[in-house]
Amino acid sequence: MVSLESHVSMTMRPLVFATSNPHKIHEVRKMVSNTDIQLLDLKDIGCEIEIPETSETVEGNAIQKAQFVFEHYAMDCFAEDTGLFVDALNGEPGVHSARYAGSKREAKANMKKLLKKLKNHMDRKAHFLTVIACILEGKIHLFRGRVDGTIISEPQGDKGFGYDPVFRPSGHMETFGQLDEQAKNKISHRAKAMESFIAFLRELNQK
Ligand code: ITT
Repeated sequence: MVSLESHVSMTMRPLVFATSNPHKIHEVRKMVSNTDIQLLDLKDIGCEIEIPETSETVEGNAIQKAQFVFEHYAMDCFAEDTGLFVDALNGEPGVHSARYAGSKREAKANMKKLLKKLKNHMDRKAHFLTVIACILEGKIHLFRGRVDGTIISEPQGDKGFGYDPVFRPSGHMETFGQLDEQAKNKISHRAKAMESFIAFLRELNQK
């Protein structure tokens, strides 16, 4: 007789999430909690190297990170790259969001630099864009998610991570730094990209 536990583990789909950002892992773990995805992180597969991201596009970086894991570990995997694109700064910090204020990747320094650059700008429109690159049996699939909003003049809130305290999503009075985790995870760039990705996996399962 097959026990429930072994049945569950037989039907789960192991997928490596190629990220070294613990905040992303935390958010995505919640998003896949009701699916058949068994999320593995880089530690689970013994990968301790910082995966290179040298592309000038978020798509390129997402593909590069996923390909790294596929080439070295031959496992189904996905990676995502995210950027904050600010209209008045011609799309800055964009693909350079993580290291905008230097190689230390400090969120506070990144926000400070952004707010200084935007000081005399009336146009505060911005969007987050996430691209997920998934490699299943060697084939690449891409999924995108975008959320529009504005950059406020001073950081507000201490939830989330990165640029969350300065980004107010359209239709909301609070920044991502003020909204609780569940609220962000319903409307965020990452949530939208993950929704398309999960829908794609569900369709695959039904074939
Ligand atoms: P991995 O490449 O290992 O996945 P990373 O932190 O380097 O992790 P990115 O290259 O995608 O991730 O960098 C995007 C940066 O943009 C990230 O470091 C944050 O500063 C910011 N960012 C990404 N998602 C965000 C979110 O949901 N809210 C606020 N800022 C975010």
